[in-house]
Amino acid sequence: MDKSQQKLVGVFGLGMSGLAAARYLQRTDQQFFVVDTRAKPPGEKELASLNNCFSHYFGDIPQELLNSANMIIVSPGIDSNIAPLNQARKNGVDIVGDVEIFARQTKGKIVAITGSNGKSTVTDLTYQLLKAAGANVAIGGNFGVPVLDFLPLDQADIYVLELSSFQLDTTRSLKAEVATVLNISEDHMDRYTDLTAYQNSKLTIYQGAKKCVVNLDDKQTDYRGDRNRKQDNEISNVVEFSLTNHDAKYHTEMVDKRIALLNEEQVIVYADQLKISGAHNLSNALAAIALVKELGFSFCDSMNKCLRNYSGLAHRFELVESANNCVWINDSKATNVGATLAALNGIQPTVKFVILIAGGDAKGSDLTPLKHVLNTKVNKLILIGKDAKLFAEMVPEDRVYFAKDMPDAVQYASKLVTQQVDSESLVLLSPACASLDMYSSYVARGEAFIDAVRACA
Ligand code: UMA
Ligand code: ADP
Repeated sequence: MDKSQQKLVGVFGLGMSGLAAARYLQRTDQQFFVVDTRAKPPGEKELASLNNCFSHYFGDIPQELLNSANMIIVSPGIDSNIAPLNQARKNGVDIVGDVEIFARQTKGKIVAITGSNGKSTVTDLTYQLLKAAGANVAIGGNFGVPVLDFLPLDQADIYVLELSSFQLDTTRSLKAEVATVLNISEDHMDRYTDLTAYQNSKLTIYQGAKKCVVNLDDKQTDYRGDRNRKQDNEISNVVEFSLTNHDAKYHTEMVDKRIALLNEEQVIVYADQLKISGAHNLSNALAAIALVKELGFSFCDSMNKCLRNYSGLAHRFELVESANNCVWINDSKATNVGATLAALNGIQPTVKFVILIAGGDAKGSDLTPLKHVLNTKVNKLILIGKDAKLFAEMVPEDRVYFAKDMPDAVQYASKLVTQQVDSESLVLLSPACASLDMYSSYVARGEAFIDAVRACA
């Protein structure tokens, strides 16, 4: 096909984002082709109804067609630096992600949220707060709706977007109204050369942002931390949040012997008024407050009520059962070391016997930051999944049980807690790993845990 005559668009990947891209191309009446390295990609059936798709290739890669495209919309699950895409890039093809197309087209204001942990919680809470204030707001990105489902006719005035590093890697025109990197700890080390490469990917969220909300407790979230890093003149307005530093515009401090969350001198809420718990969730609440305030909203009564009633998302330190002096918690969304550390560090001192169910696909991460807490806070470590052995290497043999599956893990835990009726126990599923070696998603893993717990009750 002659490139000069026809705008040729390719969609690489036919999962949720690829399908949304295909639907968007259909709605905007553009011809496109689809490529997926999988022989049977999930979107195959729906694609059949989109007649602007003139050809598709599943399982093999049509390099010449890729080279002849004007633009390829690449899904986040595919590394945009794989050889076929690099070759296309060399041929002048514009390789972009769905978020890039969205950023170029939308007239709405973007609130952009990334970080290693807490993205979904902060994205959801920010969205709920804006909704409570009466804003015409939508939520999407890595969480929920793929962004191209919002276009071509903007579905909202404000978009609260959770953005993964994969999405940021293929985005350069974001220009968020307000952007934040919540925290940085190792994740996706199977996609990045090292932590700095991963951090650099996250920090691109600030490019062109009007306001940058950085976490003073984690210097890695501040693009100004590295003098060698290229400075972006467009980034001028930085505000900080912190659990420890009172100089931050949004911070916590003791007020009348209670932990308060403040915007400068003004108390927004007290920690004991919130339903979400743990230091990490106070940090998340501060970030959400900062985002809505920096977007220009004053903190009204309905927002305050929404903040106090917010009870968090499923599969994030979610209470499953509390009976016979034992609490069962589903933290299946803990897919990296940082999240499991937050869960273990948040355990109340009254809990005397802790069983942790962990393991899965560690995604190439260094697990040693967990070693100390595993040895000081965990009485029994029940291991599942592909990288179970990496965990076992960090604790004495007699503290470890290798479970064959989730029901086995839960039954074993149940047996142990029945021997502990006199002291408060906790069984925590917080795997520090992705679930894909055993389940279709962290949701399926969390549900398997919940089902097994209920079956034991
Ligand atoms: N894949 C192939 N060949 C292809 C295309 C994809 O093997 O040609 C594989 C990928 O390696 C991956 C899987 O298919 O294992 C899914 O990839 P995808 O790009 O098709 O994923 P989508 O279904 O479009 O979902 C993506 C996000 N997934 C990823 O980034 C892996 C979803 O985030 C997101 O909700 C969705 O877009 C809508 O925007 C999920 C996720 O796990 C929740 N994100 C990671 C995380 O949060 O840690 C980044
Ligand atoms: P993400 O979207 O970044 O994965 P979630 O809000 O879904 O974040 O939470 C994922 C996991 O991280 C859960 O186990 C949750 O308890 C934990 N978590 C949430 N916020 C934080 C935080 N600020 N720091 C560390 N861990 C967190």
